[in-house]
Amino acid sequence: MDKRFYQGNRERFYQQMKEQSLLVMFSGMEVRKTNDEYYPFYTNRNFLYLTGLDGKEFVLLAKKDSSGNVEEKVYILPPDLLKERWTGERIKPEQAAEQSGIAQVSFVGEFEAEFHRLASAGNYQYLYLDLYRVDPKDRDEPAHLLLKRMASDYPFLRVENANAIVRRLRTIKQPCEIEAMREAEKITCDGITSMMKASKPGMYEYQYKAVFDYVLGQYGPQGPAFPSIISAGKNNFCIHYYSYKGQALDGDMVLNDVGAWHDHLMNDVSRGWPCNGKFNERQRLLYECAFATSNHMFSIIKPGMQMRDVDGEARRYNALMLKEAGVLKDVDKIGTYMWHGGAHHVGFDVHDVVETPEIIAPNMVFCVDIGIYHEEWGIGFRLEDNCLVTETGCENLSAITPRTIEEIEDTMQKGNWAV
Ligand SMILES: [Mn+2]
Repeated sequence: MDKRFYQGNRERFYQQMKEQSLLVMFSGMEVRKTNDEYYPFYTNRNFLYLTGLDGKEFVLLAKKDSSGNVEEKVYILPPDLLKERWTGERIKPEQAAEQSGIAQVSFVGEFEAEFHRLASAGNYQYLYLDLYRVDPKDRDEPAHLLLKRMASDYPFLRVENANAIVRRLRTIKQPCEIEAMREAEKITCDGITSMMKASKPGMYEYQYKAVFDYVLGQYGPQGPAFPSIISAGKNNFCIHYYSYKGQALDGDMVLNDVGAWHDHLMNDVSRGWPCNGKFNERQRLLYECAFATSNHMFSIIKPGMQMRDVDGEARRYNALMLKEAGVLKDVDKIGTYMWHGGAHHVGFDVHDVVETPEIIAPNMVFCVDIGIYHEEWGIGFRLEDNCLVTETGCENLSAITPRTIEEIEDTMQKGNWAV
C-alpha cells in the first residue's frame, strides 16, 4: 500500500482530534509462548492502519496544538547487531519514514522522556489512547499500562477514545483497499478451487487444508489471513471447527470458511461441496435455497439500508425458500436450520472493527453468509461472499469463486490435483 494511504488515514484522524491534544498509539508487544519462544507477532491493526509499519514495540506520537497544527513522530526499535543476527534486520529510520510518510523517526528508548516532556508541558489537555478490549479479562496492552500511570503521573490530562475514531475511518474502504481485496479474492479463489479439484471420498480435512495452504504459499509468505475452517460431514455442524482430523466419506459435504490477504486486506469466503463431486438430491435442495437467498441479498443490498436488517432479511428469505422446498413447515422455526448470521465487515481484520450501528454506505465491505445445517440429513454448509457496497447497489467481490452447483461440479470434474 502506498504511503499516501497511511498519510491520508492520519490526516483524517488528526482532523477529529481536539485541539491541545496528544495521540499515542502502540504497535504492541510480543507474547511469550514458552521459554525463549514467542507467539507469532501480530501488529495492532489500528496502528498499522495509521502508519503502515508492521512490527513490534513501535509507537506513534502526535501532538495537536491550540491552533490545530499537528506534528507527528514514530519511534522504532534501535539497531542491535546481535539481536538482528538472530532474528533478522530491523527497519531503518529512512525505511520507516518512506513506508509511513512520517518524516520524524526516533528510537523507542527516547519515547518515555519525550512523552513526559510533552505531557507535563501544560499545553495539552487531552490524550488519545486506543484502550479497546473485547473482554475485561484480556491482557494489558501498552496503552492500558500507560493508562494505569495516568492518574498518578498526569492527572491533568483527560483520556480520549482513539479507538472510536479509527473504527469510524475503517468502516469505509478506500479505492486502494478495495483493489487489494480484489487481489486477495483471486488468491482465495485459487485456494478454494484447488481444494474442490483435489476433493475425493476418503480425503482427510487436514489434506484439504494442506492444499489450501500450499496454494496460498505460492503467492507469498503470509499464508491465510486467519485460521482456516475446513471440515467434512458431521464436523460441519461445529461452526468454528479447527481440528482438521476428520475424513470426508462418500456422500459427505466439505465446508470451508477461509480467506487470503493482500497488502493487509482480507477476504472471508465459504463454499460447500460434496466430496465426491456430485450433489445428491438433498444436498442440491438445500444448496439451492442458500444460493437463492444469497442472490436475493445481493439484489437488494444498497446504501441507506440498516446493517442489522441484512441478517434479518436473509433469515426471512431463506425460511421462505426452505418452506417452498418442503424442508421447513413453520417459517418461525428457521433457527432449526440457520444457526448464525454472517453480516460482518471485512478489511484489516476478518471481523473488521467498525462504528456501529451502521447504515449501509458506499465502499463498505461485509460478508453475506448463508449457512444451512440439517442435522437429521447430515448436511451442513455455508455460502459466504464478500459484498462491496456501490453508489446504487452492491457487487459480489467473491463471485469469481464457483458458486452455482454447475460451476462447482464442473470445477471438481476438471480436477487434476493429486493428494
Ligand atoms: Mn467466514
